[in-house]
Amino acid sequence: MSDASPINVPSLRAEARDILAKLGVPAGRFAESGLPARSPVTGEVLTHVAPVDAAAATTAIEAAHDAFLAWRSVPAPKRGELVRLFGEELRAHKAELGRLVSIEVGKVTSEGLGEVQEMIDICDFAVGLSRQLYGLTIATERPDHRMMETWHPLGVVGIISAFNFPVAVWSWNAALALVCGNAIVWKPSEKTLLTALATEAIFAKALARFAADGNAVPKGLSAVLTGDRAIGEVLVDHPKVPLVSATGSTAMGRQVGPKLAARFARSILELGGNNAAIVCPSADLDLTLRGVAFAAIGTAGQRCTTLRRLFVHESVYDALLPRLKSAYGSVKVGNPLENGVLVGPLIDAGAYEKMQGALDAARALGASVTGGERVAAADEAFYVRPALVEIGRQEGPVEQETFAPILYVMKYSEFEEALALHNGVPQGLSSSIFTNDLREAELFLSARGSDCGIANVNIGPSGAEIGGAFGGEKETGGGRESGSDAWKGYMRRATNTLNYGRTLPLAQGVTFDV
Ligand code: UN1
Repeated sequence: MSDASPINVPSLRAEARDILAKLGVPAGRFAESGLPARSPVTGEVLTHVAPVDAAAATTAIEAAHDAFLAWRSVPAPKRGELVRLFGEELRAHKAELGRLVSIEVGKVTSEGLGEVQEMIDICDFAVGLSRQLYGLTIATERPDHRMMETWHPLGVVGIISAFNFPVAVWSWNAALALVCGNAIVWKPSEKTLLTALATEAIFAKALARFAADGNAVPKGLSAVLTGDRAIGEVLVDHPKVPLVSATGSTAMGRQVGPKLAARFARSILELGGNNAAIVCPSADLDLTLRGVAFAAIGTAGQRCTTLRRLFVHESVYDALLPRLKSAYGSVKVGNPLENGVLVGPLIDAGAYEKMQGALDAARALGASVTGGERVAAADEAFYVRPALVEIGRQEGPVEQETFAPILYVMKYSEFEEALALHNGVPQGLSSSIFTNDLREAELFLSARGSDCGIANVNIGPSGAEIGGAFGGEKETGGGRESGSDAWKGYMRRATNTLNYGRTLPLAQGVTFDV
């Protein structure tokens, strides 16, 4: 541990409790012997949350199913009105919720607030969508017939979310699921129960306003299950949950995906990423430096979309690397609630140990590591300097997602070789190319280019806006959430054929005269 700049943060317990009280989280949600809610900023336990047991989880799922039976008949634009009110409540409580995200996850202030902005954005998107759940009219081969496609609500949507975007990712799913006519049951990460309860309280304000405007609110429309993995399993196994959208590690997806498939339920999986960028000879290096630094160091490397691998062309390697190293050396690591700090803590000791394990493995392969050391703070708070790892080959830890600020840098000479390495890992979430060469940029975006769900030019791989579909291929799980037509994943499609004639012509020229 280096004592160069010790990080001393005063207790955040009183402030966290104040925010929870102010937002109206019911006292019954807390219990002295319950699940500990910690802050990675100080390492302290902020409070304890009452756990939900399997029986209560089942009751909540069944209530959500009953709520769905009523909610599906509410006109979609009216459902959108509830989400509009939720967006208003989020605007009104952005400061408190953003602050709580920073306290509970350790995000710097602007990223804590940005997370709530992402929630507001998806609410706006979903409100518009509530008047656009379009189906098709399809040409039919039969005279006096009409064929069309309609989209119907699906049922109870289970949402399993990760600690790193503790509320935004829930809102991507919740806002769409609600306008699509579904009920929602949420199993948040055990590491971020307080932001989940705060979000539930803010949603309750929207529900109260919706009811006060004279709308019927089905009881149980939205539930939060505070519990461990066993509670997540109740959600995954329940026959009245036709869809589970799960965000987290590939290991989690390997558990959840097959269980859902076995009962023919749907899944939307957003799992591990091992995102890369290629820096080409023509790259604008000033822009590249900023893009790489934000994507690799931001959020202390704890985004699914964090930049983890960098392929730099040999002609610009010596121009870029010293600048990058100096950015790594000077970036301020510390109390994320303080102005000017860009890197907050890792979520917990486990994350720190995994980071050190990956760095040790890289060193054993001959890599040269700059940074990565722990910065002195309270025993239970884990602050690290971001690590820049120059490594000769893509192997070992480079092929895995380590949820920490480690950037593996590799030199390349041929574009095709860099592209092959770029795609040569099991994950496929997000990707970038920095180039001013049209051919390289277009090739990267083409069918022969990046194999990821997100591919960017002259922008880092992280920090996507909600309008696009979010998700990735291969071990990332294949699911898409948020924008574009991701809403279709939350509805069931029906093909309808209607005969307005007086005869019954059969398709394919089949005759059947009785
Ligand atoms: C995640 O890390 O799970 O694109 C989501 C981004 C954010 C969302 C990340 N909008 O980095």
